[in-house]
Amino acid sequence: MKTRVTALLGIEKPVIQGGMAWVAEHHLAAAVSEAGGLGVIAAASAPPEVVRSEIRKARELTDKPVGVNIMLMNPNADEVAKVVLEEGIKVVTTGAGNPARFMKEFKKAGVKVIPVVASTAMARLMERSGADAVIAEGMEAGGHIGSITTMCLVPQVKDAVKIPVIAAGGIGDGRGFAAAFMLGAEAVQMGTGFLVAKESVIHENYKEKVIKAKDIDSEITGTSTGHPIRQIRNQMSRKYLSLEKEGAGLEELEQLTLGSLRRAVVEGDVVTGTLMAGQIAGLIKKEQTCREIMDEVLAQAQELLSRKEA
Ligand code: TUI
Repeated sequence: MKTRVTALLGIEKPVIQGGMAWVAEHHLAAAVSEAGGLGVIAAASAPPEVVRSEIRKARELTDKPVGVNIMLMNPNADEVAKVVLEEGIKVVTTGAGNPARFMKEFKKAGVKVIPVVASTAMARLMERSGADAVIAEGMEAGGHIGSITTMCLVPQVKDAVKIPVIAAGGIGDGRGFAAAFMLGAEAVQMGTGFLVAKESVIHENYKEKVIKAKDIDSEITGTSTGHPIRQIRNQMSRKYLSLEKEGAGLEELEQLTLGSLRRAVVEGDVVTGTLMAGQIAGLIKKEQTCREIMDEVLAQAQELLSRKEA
């Protein structure tokens, strides 16, 4: 399936893997790239030298393009950007902020920059700043989110910009893929679907929580701090929400979640860990390889999209 996004990135399939903090390391990114999509290493809050080593390890596993996600709330983001340039990475996705300050240097080095946006205003601003495409991510997504749904965001972003739009948030199978294309997307980004991939190295307890999750099992914490996070409901999310209700301050809330994503991903602590996942977790029922996930999504989408053409 060829689109402006597959041409831009030199990939076979219009599927990008979400840059999930602690989750999107070299095994997962390399597996998605090997299967014909764009695998993405999440820099998140990792030290820049760890990001460098993840990039090198991914390159040992695949010759295909691999991207890096820069989380812009990370105080180390500038150093991560330097490592990305030094390592010759050619695609960067960004999240949780405005990447305008990096644009000039990335463009000069031939790096394609694809920011995640959660509004049309941000999409327009990114286009003006020189972004090559945007990822329009709805609030169905896991982790740090905006406030509008994929169904409403994607067509409005599509009308707001000329650069290609990649849809994210709530896409877990060929139906979601086909729907995103109907809304004007030229590729999709999937996160939650890849969380439970065979090549995903997260703790089995976390995978089990995603696989067992039902449609309404996620909730949003952090609205009071301005950093809303979607996660699977557990003791941690309940505690956080009750503190927010009592009017707890930022410091107390930050203290509670310090290291909680790592506890969930690495230690499998599904009680006091933060289980970031999207609303589509209810649809994800089994562990498959990245290739199986992508082949199934694309086969189903192509069938649906060709039915429409007929
Ligand atoms: O970035 C994400 N999702 C994430 S990052 C993350 S790591 C983290 N851990 C603990 C606390 C906070 C973060 C977990 N999940 N998705 C991309 C995304 N970007 N969603 C929404 C946005 C966004 C929001 C506002 C992008 C730009 C934006 O613009 C505001 C501005 O700066 O003007």
